[in-house]
Amino acid sequence: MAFKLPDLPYAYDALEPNIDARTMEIHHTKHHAGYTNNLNKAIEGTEMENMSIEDILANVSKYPIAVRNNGGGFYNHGLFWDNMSPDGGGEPSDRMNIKKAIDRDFGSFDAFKAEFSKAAATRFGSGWAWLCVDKADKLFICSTPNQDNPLMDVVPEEGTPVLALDVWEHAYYLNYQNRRGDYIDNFFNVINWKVVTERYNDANPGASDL
Ligand code: MN3
Repeated sequence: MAFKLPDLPYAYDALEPNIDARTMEIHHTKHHAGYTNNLNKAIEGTEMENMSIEDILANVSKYPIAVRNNGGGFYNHGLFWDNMSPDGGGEPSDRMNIKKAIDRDFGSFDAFKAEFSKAAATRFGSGWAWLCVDKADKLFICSTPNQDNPLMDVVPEEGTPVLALDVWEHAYYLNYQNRRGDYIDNFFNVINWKVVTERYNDANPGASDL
């Protein structure tokens, strides 16, 4: 079964001025589509045709590098689109479990924001910044190079990602050029905390007890 490029949950211009329409369109129709097509080529005729993307990534050390690069690219961008919204931004509400977990594990929203922004800003070259849940149901921040992600059995810190930020230059260069820090700041204006808290609840069966 082939993987399918997901539609964006909003229009290409919906995140302006934080992320411009041309960047969004190229990113989705060229980059994400390319990863999807190349993933399908890489899994054709193999056992992976019958596996979920999560299971493929959790065992990615067994497979060719094209699966790691393109499977990561396919999965990561789907997460990234869904954790942004034109109605997003600000802080998660006090009623959301993700807010309670951020306060518990980072001390405050501002402390979380500073650590996440630093992970995104200091990723050398191309990659991603992540907010994840570990096996003990604790939140942690990490970054990965290229299209790696925390589900893969090749990264130093495995976990379930609940928030993704793409810091490849293709994600911001048309509008921000070398100003990655401004792009990171403005990402916080479009984070869809409703989706992030749903992912946190799904990853953490004890979340309702917070
Ligand atoms: Mn990208």
